[in-house]
This record gives sequence, structure tokens and C-alpha cells, in this order.
Amino acid sequence: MNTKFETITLDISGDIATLTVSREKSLNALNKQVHTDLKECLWQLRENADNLHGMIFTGAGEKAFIAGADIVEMSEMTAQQGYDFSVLGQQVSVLFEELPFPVIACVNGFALGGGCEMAMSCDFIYATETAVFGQPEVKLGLIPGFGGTQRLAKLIGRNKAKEIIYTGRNVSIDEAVDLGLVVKKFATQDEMLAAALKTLGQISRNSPLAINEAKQVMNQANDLTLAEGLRLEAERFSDIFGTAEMKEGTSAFMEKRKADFSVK
Ligand code: DAK
Repeated sequence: MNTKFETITLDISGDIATLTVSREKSLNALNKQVHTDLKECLWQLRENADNLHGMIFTGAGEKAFIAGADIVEMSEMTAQQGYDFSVLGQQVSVLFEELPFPVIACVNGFALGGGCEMAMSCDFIYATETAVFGQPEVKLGLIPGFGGTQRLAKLIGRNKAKEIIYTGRNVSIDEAVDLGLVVKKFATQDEMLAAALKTLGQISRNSPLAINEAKQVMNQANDLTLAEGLRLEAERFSDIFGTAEMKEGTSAFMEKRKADFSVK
């Protein structure tokens, strides 16, 4: 698997990957090259997913997770290029959502515009005390273009999302926790990354198949009515009946031992 990219770094340690946007001088702003690298890397991770149980997604340095789409690059785009850029960014966010293992966004510093949107494409967000969230696109004469109008509203409620998007104001870490945008806050970046690894380790002891099914059902349910979501849940619940992992999990319970899902 190729781990060399121009604007991102991919480290794999055991069954956990760490993907870092590495444009520290531009506060990790998302230009076309970052999106192209992310798209290629996420495709490869999807193809090699059997050996992985989780991923951390973060930004290089202490100042920013991602300070948004690259404003300099965007300022010169035509409408067609803007459309292509938006589609590319949306493809990346869908690839994050479709990875068959959990992804934790670890937010250090600014997560503005496209940065906030990329974090929301992950399964959940951990952040440090210095984290600042926001969708300031309207200040630039733009609207969120990587899914922010949709995902923020679904995560925190439409009216709160409208207030944040219309004002373009910054959201502090404490407010982000209160809103449910951030799951946990940490004093330092090292503490956050250690906690994310610990959480992924804990998750990886559970059935990978069940984790993936839960992830896909919960993500897809976003676009469904409750009745449709319940039907989907019942279908996917029954799909895992009879699988080796379900047999191992239930047998281990009855035999009063820990399940070992690495045995296929
Ligand atoms: N793009 C490009 N460069 C950026 C950047 C960005 N988003 N953010 C920061 N930088 C660069 C700065 O220009 C500066 O570069 P040099 O001058 O050193 O060359 C360097 O990073 C350090 O930044 P500052 O000097 O500004 O650092 P400060 O601590 O003073 O301020 C800041 C930090 C994060 C408050 C500030 O940099 C800032 O306000 N940045 C912009 C934040 C922002 O507005 N983000 C949202 C971007 S808009 C769409 C597709 C996508 C989108 C919309 C539509 N379609 C195609 C429909 C998404 C849009 C966005 O994300």
C-alpha cells in the first residue's frame, strides 16, 4: 500500500491508521491536491480494510486541524472549477463515511469551514481545549460546500446550525461539547491522541463485522424516516445472523470466556 503523498501522511501501526493533513504553513487548508491525495488514500484504505480496525484523522501542528478550504486557490476558480472542487470534497467526505472501520477526528486548533465539515464526516470528534469550530463561508460570499449545510444540521439541529452558518461565528470547544458536536475534550494534543488510540483499541476487541454494520446503518439512517431506518436495522441485524463472528460472540458468552474475533 502506498503511504507517500504530497500533502498528507499515512502511518499504520498494527491495525490502526493515522491520517494527517500536512500543510502546516497554510494551517492545513484543503486545496485540490489535499483532496486528490485524500481520495486516493481513502480508496486504498478501503481496499486494504481487512487488516485495519480504526483510524485517527488529524492535522499537522498545534495551531490548526484544518482552517478550511484553500481560500487563495478558490478565489481564482471559475464556477465549473468550483463545482468540481465541491464534488471532489464531497466524494472525500463520503469515502470517510463508507470506510468499514471507525474514524475519530482529532481536532487541534482551528476546524473552520471545510475543516469542520471534514471532521463531521468522521464517526465522532475528539478535540483539545484550543479547538475552534465554525462555518465562516458566508463571510467569503460562499456557502459551506463539503456537506456542512447538511451534516451540521443533522448533528446539532437545523435551527442551531442556521445560527452558526448565518453568523459565521466561531464556536468554542465548550460550546461544541454542549452542542454534541465534540464527544470529549482534552487538555493536550498528546492526551487526545492517546485517548483516541485507547478508544479504537477498545472498539477493536469487538466484532469488526458488527461495528461496520452499525456504522453503515447509522450513517444511512440519516437520510431515512424512522420506519425506513428500523426496517434497514432489522435487515442488517438478520444479515449478521449465522456469521462466524456472531457465533463466536454468543458462544463466548455462554462458555463464560472473552470472545476472540480474530479467529475466523
Ligand atoms: N486558505 C488558505 N490559506 C490559509 C487559510 C485558508 N483557509 N487559513 C489560513 N491560511 C494561511 C494564511 O493565509 C497564512 O498564510 P501566510 O500569510 O503565512 O502565507 C497562514 O495560513 C497562517 O494564517 P494566519 O496568519 O491568518 O494565522 P492567524 O493565527 O492570524 O489566523 C485564522 C488564523 C484561522 C483565524 C485565519 O487564518 C483565518 O481566518 N483563516 C481562514 C479561515 C476560513 O475562513 N476558513 C473557511 C474557508 S472557506 C465550496 C467548496 C468548499 C467550501 C465552500 C464552497 N463549493 C465549491 C461550493 C468551503 C469553504 C471554506 O472552507
